[in-house]
Amino acid sequence: VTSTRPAADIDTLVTRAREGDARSVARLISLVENASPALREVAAALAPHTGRARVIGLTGSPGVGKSTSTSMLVRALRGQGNRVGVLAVDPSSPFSGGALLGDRVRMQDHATDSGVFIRSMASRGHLGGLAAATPQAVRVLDAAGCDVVLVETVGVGQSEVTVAGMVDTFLFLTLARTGDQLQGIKKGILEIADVIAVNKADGDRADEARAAAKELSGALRLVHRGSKGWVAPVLTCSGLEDTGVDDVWARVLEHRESLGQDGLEAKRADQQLEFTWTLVRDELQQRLRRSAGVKEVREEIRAAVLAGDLPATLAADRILAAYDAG
Ligand SMILES: Nc1nc2c(ncn2[C@@H]2O[C@H](COP(=O)(O)OP(=O)(O)OP(=O)(O)O)[C@@H](O)[C@H]2O)c(=O)[nH]1
Ligand SMILES: [Mg+2]
Repeated sequence: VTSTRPAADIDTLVTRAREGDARSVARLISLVENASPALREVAAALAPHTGRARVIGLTGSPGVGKSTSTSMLVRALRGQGNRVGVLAVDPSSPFSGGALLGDRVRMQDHATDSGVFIRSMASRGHLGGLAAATPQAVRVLDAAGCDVVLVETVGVGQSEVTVAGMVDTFLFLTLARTGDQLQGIKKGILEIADVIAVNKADGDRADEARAAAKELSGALRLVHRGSKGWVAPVLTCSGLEDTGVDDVWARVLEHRESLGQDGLEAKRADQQLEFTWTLVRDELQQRLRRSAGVKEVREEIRAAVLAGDLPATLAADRILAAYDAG
């Protein structure tokens, strides 16, 4: 059993983090990431210092150029004197795999810059854990004085929706696709994206990217037909050559402006409510996993379902009964 750390420790960590001490920031993120017993204390200590950062989500398929673009963005933001936090979230692998290693290498440009804080987060096996931990990690970076927090994640499964639900502005990076290929873009993504950028618009792919952006833009107008709200602009950029990235950023800022202060506050309040339920679901899932009663019947039920002897509905009832019984 781990003992709860004294509150003074947490306050000291928060104070140091706010002074820009990277080790304290890292320590706080570890505390929230591992859902330590101190989690509630950390959240309470952070609360008075949060709400100032612009929180931006960046997703796209593997290899689309998220990390390269992020690195360019970080450089530009640093040039303007911003403090920047980057959370590289990997929803697919419970281990720090090649992608994250690649990120670290690519981010080495910024490794010695004390105005940039970069952290990789792996899912440790369940997306629910990331959905619970990432907003807390964002809050740590926000409290630590980051002007901008970028949440970079690979677009697999439900991860886009999860990330969109925790940021002010959601940026979707894609590659040139036209005609039938457009169908390959999950429809839901076009509905939640605030800004879309067709990346790798360089070399012989530049024209193709521009054509794709135009077509995508048309498709979006159909999706948003009749609505008076913000329609995601579709731009082209090259993270590699650092062209168009500034424009993408300008549109990101424009999107946030378009929300207005009231709109932003309402959006964040909704997200807090959604996040509340995420925490409840995550906690219930963990209790289920730890439940001694469930552990006792788990194997037997598994075998019975696999053998076709027990229908799923009855199996679920039995697991829940075992859980309730403790
Ligand atoms: N031509 C071109 N290549 C690019 C561009 N951006 C990234 N690349 C290349 O595409 C590959 C993947 O880039 P990353 O930035 O790692 O992509 P990512 O989306 O972060 O990849 P994952 O983290 O693995 O999902 C690398 O080989 C980059 O050099 C670009 O704008 N143009
Ligand atoms: Mg990457």
